[in-house]
Amino acid sequence: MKALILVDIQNDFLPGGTLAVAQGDEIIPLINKIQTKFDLVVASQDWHPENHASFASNHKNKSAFELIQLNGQDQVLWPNHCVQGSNGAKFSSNLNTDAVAAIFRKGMHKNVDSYSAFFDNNKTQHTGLEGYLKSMDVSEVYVCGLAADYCVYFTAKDAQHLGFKTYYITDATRYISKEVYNTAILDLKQRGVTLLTSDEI
Ligand code: VGL
Ligand code: ZN
Repeated sequence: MKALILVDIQNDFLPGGTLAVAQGDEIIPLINKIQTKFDLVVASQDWHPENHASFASNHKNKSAFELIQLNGQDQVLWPNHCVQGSNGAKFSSNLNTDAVAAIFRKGMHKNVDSYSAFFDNNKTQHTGLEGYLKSMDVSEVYVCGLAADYCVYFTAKDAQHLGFKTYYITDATRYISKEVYNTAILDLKQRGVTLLTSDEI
């Protein structure tokens, strides 16, 4: 079974959102089109409480995009985004979600961020995605969505590590930082993740 994971295609990551990814909207028509090529489509949704530790606004004298230490790990501070129940946390209304079989929410624990759709950045809390995919006999996982250098990257890395044959669809994602993206792509290649474009699926 071949699954497509739609990572965080939410209003706050799209133009006009609080953590807008440049040209993030361009991937949506493409993602609507490729969904038919998969046996299973699932989605992740960044879903933070207002007091989340990844928000710069919850730290004194800190600005968005500054780096801090959180639980002994580097943590980028972000603008408030994808607050539970807000419009910014909703999937884009242009995204076709009719085929989405299950939605995995992440980033709900105030003290730890969660880039991967599989587990939080401390690798302690699972979202349930791994068990779900394995119960559905999924062996191949394709990742797309936002952002290329954070949540899509971490999701691909974890999928590969968990034993799924993993594909990263380069034209169905957009990055926040070109430098972070370049490092991420190099790392994925070294780990054996296959990079491909949507016409190669
Ligand atoms: C993401 C930063 C913070 C993402 C989520 O979806 O890539 N990036 N939260
Ligand atoms: Zn987030």
